[in-house]
Amino acid sequence: MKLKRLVTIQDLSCFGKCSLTVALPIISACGIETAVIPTALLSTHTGGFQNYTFLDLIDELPKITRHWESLGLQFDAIYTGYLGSERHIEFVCDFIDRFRTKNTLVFVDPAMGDNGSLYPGFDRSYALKMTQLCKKADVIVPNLTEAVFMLGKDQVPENCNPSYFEQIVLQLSELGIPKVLLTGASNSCNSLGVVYKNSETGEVDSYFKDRIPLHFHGTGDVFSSACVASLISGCSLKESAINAVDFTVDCIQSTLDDAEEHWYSVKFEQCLPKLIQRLQ
Ligand code: PXL
Repeated sequence: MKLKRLVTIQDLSCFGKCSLTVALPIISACGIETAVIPTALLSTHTGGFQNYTFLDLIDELPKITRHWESLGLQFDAIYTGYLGSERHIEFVCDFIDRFRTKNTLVFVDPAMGDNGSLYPGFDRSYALKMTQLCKKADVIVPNLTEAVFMLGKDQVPENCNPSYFEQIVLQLSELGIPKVLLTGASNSCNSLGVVYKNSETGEVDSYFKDRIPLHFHGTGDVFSSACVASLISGCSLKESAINAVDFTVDCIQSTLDDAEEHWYSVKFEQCLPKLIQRLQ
């Protein structure tokens, strides 16, 4: 059987389990051939580590594109995550223009912030550029902070009522993005999950689980990887949202017994068999 083939474009953080070191193992384990374009090389991720190193690989990226074009490579999906600068976003837009076919799923995680603020090094201009990239996508999976900045709003409200999440999803859909899946939404103080709109079917729905009152880095990447793997495996948006939420919660729960030692990420490795089983 021919494998589906995906390319993921994001940074390579050598320690800390996020972006490529999450996407590659999870998507491969789901039976999808996974090619990578590392946009930058960091010693660790930037969430809580001090003095990390950062090597921007931007000058190398067009050379990879040119070589791949000469090979005639094609992809069933293009999945982008954390990108280091506006130049990286421009590279990704160009890559999509060159490699998208009518069957390619373009999946964009506008990874640039959380908990009400943008990650170090990103500003409003970056967020608006990310909105331009998202307009090229078939599916986007922003968290609430990213969604609010993408829409050029000033700040994330402190107490969001359930209708606020739906409003945000509808506003993002109005940008012309076919499938919008907002993460970090809730319908009560004790819940956390997703609200989504599939403009192809008109479906607007949500899926929540009990909130776990601890924060781990890289869970957005775990969610996105499980979600894009599900979509590529033929699941609907609803099934993919459920798979991704359940897998992420499972990963967090598996880390709770060792949360202090493992503060920098979740132990997704031991949860892979359950995800794989769902996709068979
Ligand atoms: O998980 C998002 C992410 C990806 N890459 C780098 C990061 C972060 C979040 O902090 O620092 C380098």
